[in-house]
Amino acid sequence: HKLTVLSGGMGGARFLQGLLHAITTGRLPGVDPDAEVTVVANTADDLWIHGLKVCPDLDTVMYTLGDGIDPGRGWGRRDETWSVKEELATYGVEPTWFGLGDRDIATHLVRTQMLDAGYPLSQVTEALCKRWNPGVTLLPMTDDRVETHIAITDPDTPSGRRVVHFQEYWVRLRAEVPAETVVVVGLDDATPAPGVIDAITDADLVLLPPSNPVVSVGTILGVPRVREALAATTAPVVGLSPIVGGTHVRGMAEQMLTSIGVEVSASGVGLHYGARPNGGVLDGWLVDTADAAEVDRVTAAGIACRAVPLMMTDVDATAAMAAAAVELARESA
Ligand code: GDP
Ligand code: FO1
Ligand code: CA
Repeated sequence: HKLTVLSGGMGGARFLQGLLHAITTGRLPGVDPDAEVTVVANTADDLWIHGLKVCPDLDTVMYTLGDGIDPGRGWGRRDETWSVKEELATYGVEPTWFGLGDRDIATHLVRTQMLDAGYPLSQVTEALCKRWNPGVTLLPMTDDRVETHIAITDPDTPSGRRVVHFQEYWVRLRAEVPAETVVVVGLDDATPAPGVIDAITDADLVLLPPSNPVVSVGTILGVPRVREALAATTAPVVGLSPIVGGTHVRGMAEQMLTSIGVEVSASGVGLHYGARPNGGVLDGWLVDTADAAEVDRVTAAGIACRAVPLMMTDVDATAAMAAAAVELARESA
């Protein structure tokens, strides 16, 4: 069996922990314990900082599945120290608001050196994974440079607005200012990384985890040829809502959905992804039991839908979510 997951950072990584647990414990109906998982990760969060290329979503998946993640933060390394960050701040070098840990910097040094030597991001990621052994094939959505930037209101500028990198919007501004426009620089000219299209075409099942539907899954869907591959694949495509009870569980999906005019609800996101027969990407959509009243609205749009517990409280709960997604895929096939 081949499963392909289109993933962001924390939400996608936590889901993948449960998915892999479900596979190895044989809890996925009809899926062999030696099933292979390919992860296509969002790279639009990436940023160049202090001359280093940082890939938050690739690293969060790699560290989480490789057991190097800091469990409290959900990003960066466990047992981290911050000496370099403190020294840079003492020198007054900006940006000081982005938390670069000493161990994490080693990853960025290796990646930056390999990129400078001409290796594409996909080969860099493969090399880094030789150490971390995440148990999945981890692919960047593209090897090309793509960056999400956010236009925010700023009365101090002549135009009344300013554009900031997504990481500044989230990490420094805590998404506390309205996002007028989400601009994903370079997305239209990006080429799917090697293996990405095949991972969708050759899959037995494609999963959209509870990742940010705009700046994580949305950006992956925006890579040219990805939507066409999803429309054409013989694999059922099933997603899990990142919106529970009318808002995100954490992060800034609410602000992102609002900025693109999509209703902040479990069914709103499902309809935004759309039914595959109508040019969308979904065959099935799981919502939390809190949003059971919205199931009919999704079904009416041609997407199989079920309400199940959708909080990733621990790896068993997440494994049950993965099993429900496989069940729904079998029913919707
Ligand atoms: P990021 O790149 O670190 O923001 O992570 P992702 O984009 O992969 O996932 C972020 C999304 O995960 C947010 O929109 C959250 O609402 C969602 N999320 C986090 N925890 C849970 C959970 O336990 N259940 C569900 N359904 N969604 C969750
Ligand atoms: N998130 C924060 O809230 N604060 C940080 O200082 C921070 C630093 C950071 C460094 C490396 C990395 O891979 C991720 C980091 N993140 C940080 C998380 C990052 O903002 C993710 O992109 C979020 O999950 C939003 O997508
Ligand atoms: Ca992210």
